[in-house]
Amino acid sequence: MKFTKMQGLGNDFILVNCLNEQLAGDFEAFARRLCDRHYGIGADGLILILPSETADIRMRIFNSDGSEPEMCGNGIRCFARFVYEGDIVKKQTMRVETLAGVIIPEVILEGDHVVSVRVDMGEPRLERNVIPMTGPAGKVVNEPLVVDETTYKITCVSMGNPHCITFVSDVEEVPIGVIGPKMENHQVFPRRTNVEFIQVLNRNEVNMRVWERGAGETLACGTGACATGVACILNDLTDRTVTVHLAGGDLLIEWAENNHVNMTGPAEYVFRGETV
Ligand code: ZDP
Repeated sequence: MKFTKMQGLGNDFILVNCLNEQLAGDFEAFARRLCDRHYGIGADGLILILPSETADIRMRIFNSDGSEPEMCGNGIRCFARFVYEGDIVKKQTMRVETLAGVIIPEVILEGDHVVSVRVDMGEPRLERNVIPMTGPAGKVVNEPLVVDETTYKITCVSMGNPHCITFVSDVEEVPIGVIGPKMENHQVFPRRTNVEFIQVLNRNEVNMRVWERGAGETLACGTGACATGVACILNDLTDRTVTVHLAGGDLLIEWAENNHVNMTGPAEYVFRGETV
């Protein structure tokens, strides 16, 4: 099987063009095996390129633990560059079918070369049962969540996939490897959650660290950065355009007046290969 390894801000993916490759069966086990950093290729996720009946093309993503999230922000930028430069979808603005609905990336070009990708990530979903979270109806903004006898003030946003955001004074001090998995698997999140810790620097800049559902701490998370932009505005901590600084680099997030969240960032090739 031929594959391409790509990364967006150090969030790394194995892309397989299923228009050419016949993949049989158990994608979950396949993702776990290929994403393993010692016995496999190594990646945070596996991305499949598939035909679509409702959009230009379809993306499926699997986390390194085999679970299938609804969407992936860093992944869809890599996906868009791959299908554009590979002449699979030669449209600067394309419609991509995902489990979070149709997402619309726009490749930013210099000549015929993609230098970055801007994605219309759609509307954030704020209703508690849609995140999904257990409990009464309404939004979850600055609400207490008790983990191991410590109370965190959380704001929850779905960008198709669930995110639980906590504002802190210094992201470097957060023991994310301890708290992350506890929040991820907390009983209020029936489909688990991604976990973000945010330090607000000013009205247009924040630092973020992320513990990803099904992948652990990663260098970046696109949907998480989008959810963070929305959470900052819901708590009146920033303006509507925010640069999110992540361990892997920066993403520009804008919660536009039409209620859509736009994300702009890089997508890079690492290598192409063939499994044996
Ligand atoms: O929702 C989840 O289970 C995430 N781990 C999916 C991957 C999200 C990602 N980090 C992103 O950039 O949005 C790839």
